[in-house]
Amino acid sequence: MDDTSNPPPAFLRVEGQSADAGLCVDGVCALPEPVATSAARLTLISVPLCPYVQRAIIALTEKEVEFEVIYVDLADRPAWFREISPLGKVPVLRVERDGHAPVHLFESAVILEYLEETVPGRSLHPADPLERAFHRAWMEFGSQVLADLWRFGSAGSVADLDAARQAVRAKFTRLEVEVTGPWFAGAAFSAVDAVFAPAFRQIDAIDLVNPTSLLDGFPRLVAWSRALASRPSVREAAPEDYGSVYLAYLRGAGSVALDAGNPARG
Ligand SMILES: N[C@@H](CCC(=O)N[C@@H](CS)C(=O)NCC(=O)O)C(=O)O
Repeated sequence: MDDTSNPPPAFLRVEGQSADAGLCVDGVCALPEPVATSAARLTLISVPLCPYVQRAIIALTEKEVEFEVIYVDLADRPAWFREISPLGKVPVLRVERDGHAPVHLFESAVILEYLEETVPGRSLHPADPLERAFHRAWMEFGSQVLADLWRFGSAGSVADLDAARQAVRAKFTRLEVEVTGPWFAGAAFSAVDAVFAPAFRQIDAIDLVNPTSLLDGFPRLVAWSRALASRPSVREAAPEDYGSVYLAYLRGAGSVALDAGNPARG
């Protein structure tokens, strides 16, 4: 079947550029040159505590793109949100371009890739396709770490807490040898950094009231998390009262991670 016979859907078409403007040499294809989104109005549908929202905000900030934020209450989802978020989750990026119907992108990794492909300027991915794919793999690893951290933070029993702690530390053991420093892959801040920064923020918040020991014995991860915590895009990606709101949320979820004397004290 000839793929070129079907034009891309209207919302994927870019004025003045063919849809497959990438360049291939010896089977290795470069991505098309980023297309400026200056004509697009970007709105991020968010929840303040969400680490997936934060990674999108970090990417938007690093790329110096103007965007608006709309907060939604996930406990009482408005009808408009249910319509634009097929999985019922945040973040959703609304992209409004002149002459086009708004498009709602869901899934944070997809949002990051869209920004990478459309916003000119500093890239958050390596140029080499293999390195880029490797970074995407570690972004997925970061999502799995977040899932383990959620189990840690919301554990309702010491046994659940200990199991989650072991899962996080097992992943951190693997991650420790991958990090070059000061950022994940050396001197260039990347999308992998944007993914892990919100995870370390969660650990920092719990550590303030009850040391988790999650980073004990991982000097590269400790240095990386400190560098991330001081990066302006990372600091600005969460509200100033993030720590207290996050801890209150965990308390409300019946977390034992905040209790003094739990095994997470190490
Ligand atoms: N894979 C999604 C995960 C997003 C996600 O889990 N968001 C949470 C808030 S942090 C959410 O919206 N949860 C609502 C639900 O699961 O119903 C992404 O990367 O965007």
